Amino acid sequence: MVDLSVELSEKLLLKNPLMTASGTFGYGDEVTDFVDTNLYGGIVSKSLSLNPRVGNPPPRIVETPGGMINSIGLANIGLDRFLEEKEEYFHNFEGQLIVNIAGQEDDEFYTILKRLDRVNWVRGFEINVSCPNVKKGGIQFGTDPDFMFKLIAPMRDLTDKFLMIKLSPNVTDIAKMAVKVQEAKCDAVSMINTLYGAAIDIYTRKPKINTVIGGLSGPAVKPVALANIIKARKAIDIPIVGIGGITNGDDVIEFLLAGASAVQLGTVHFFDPLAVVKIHQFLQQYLESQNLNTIKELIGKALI
Ligand code: RRO
Repeated sequence: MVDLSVELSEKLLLKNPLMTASGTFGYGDEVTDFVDTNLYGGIVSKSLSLNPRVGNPPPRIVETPGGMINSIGLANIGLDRFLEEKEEYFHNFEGQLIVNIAGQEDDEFYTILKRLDRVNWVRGFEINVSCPNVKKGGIQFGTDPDFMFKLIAPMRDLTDKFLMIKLSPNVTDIAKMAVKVQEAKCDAVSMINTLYGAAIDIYTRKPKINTVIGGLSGPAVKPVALANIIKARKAIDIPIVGIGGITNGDDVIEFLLAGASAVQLGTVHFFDPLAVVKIHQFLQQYLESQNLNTIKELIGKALI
């Protein structure tokens, strides 16, 4: 048997490198009728704010060539309902739960972090400083290195759990942002959140998304994600979790070779919700066919 496990920190071992990307898989419990969610090494849940949010008005998702644009606007059930309704599912989940946290100001992040730090079925956090679709509490935290550092630096004192920051590609130099994450003593970075995108209907002559501009994801962004990971990999030592247009096992291997220690599947869930089954099988077959015993040994191999 080959070993698919990867370590994102001493505190967080994943049985395989496959995670769900926040916002593309709900809270995991909605899909258990048709997919075995225990195939994932980890679930990253939809961004959680202190209070529930209805999000942006529709239309808020549109398909584009090789991808999609979303402008969900951080719709979520809020912290109280999350704690009440999701405990049973995550108690039985065999992978690791990483909760993605969003906030409109610093204190909202810190309040959620402190409350979830006491919850034993929450194994770590992904801090969202990169949502392109809200006026307050999204990407404004994640484009200026010093501004982001001011938000994230106090977090290390609030939790010993795994702490990862999700970065935006909508910046001049993602490596500078990644360095700040390392300086703040966080455990890892995840990248990339969505790229700004827009689409217009030529017959109604109106934007296809209510907020006009949204976040582009899917296979179209994969090379952008890989380039950003490679830039960051050269600048930091902490693990990178790769996100951006992964649809199959080949893509996963490519991200690992580029320096990611684990990956998140996102937009693929909308057109192939069983992708994880095929990818999981492919990873085992690939290692066997390459005479490798562990998947870890592929990490960063393309950059040596
Ligand atoms: O909810 C959203 O509109 C959203 C979020 Br929080 C995010 O981080 N990235 C994205 O593309 N959409």
